[in-house]
Amino acid sequence: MNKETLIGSSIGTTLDRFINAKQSEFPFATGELSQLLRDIALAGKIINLEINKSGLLDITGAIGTTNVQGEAQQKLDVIANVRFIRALRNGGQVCAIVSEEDDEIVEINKNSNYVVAMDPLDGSSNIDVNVSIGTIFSIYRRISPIGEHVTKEDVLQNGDKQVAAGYILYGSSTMMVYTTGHGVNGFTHEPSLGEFVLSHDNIKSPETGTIYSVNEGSYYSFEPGVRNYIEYCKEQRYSARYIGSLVSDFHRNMFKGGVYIYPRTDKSLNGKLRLVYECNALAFIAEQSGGMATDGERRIMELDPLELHQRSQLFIGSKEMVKKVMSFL
Ligand code: AHM
Ligand code: MG
Repeated sequence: MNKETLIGSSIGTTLDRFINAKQSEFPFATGELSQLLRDIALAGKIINLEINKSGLLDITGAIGTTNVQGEAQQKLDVIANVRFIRALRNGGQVCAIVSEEDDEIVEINKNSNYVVAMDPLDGSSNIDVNVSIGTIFSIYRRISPIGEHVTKEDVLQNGDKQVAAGYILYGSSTMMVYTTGHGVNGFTHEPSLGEFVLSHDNIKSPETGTIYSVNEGSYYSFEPGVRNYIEYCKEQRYSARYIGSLVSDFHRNMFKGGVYIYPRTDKSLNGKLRLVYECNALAFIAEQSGGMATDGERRIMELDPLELHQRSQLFIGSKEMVKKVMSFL
């Protein structure tokens, strides 16, 4: 990049400043959503600190409890959940939270306008072994009148109703990537400043690619269509890349061109991933970056959730690759 381009670009802008600049582009914006995004970034920074020192403190390993899905909770899962809820409660913009770690809706500020669905720390199997993990979040405007109790309708909106969504990736560097429906931007955490700084503006995913990400160990549990697609990928000499952290696998594929697949298996007939706080947010980012996300039949964001912890198949990534998988199903 030459000097003029660099000076003229917004790369290097802090997240706070970027959010403020974007807010002034919406004439009737009240600033509540901007504040909420800042609160999420703050929670992300706190969790980042916890993760960074996790090998040194007694905060790794299972806590001895299970979540509503019967999965063992890791200490860091629970810590991240508490940190997020606390940051959003103190921030004051959120009336309710749906979290992977809580069985029921967590109601916090009755007089606030927004609902947050989140997986505070996704990629549980990677937490203790120093492999990338992520936070996923979706933001919705509440439907019920302000001041009243939050209803299931508020938290079971379909993905098309998201006003913003994103993720924080705790990888070789920490990044926050989000969209408000006007493109996707990525901010890298600069540890000495303690700030997220714009590093990837207007992210566009390649239309196609040569990476497929699926837990191939489950090959014999998949349906014939998915198995045939995997064979096709091998015939094409594609690269198999699977971290087992959805955020990381998705993030890599968005930049390099690829498809992430979590299909139903003979044991879990609706797949593993959760529609409300895992699939919808990434589907919003995928579409905003030019990619695609489906459950094999329909756009993820069109699906009407009936349950907080509902599962869905997920086929997500570069548009042409998702279309190709679907042609096999
Ligand atoms: P989690 O919410 O318990 O962490 O599970 C979600 C994770 C995804 O990040 C990842 O892609 C997938 O589960 C891996 O599952 P598997 O081990 O079955 O391949
Ligand atoms: Mg998860």
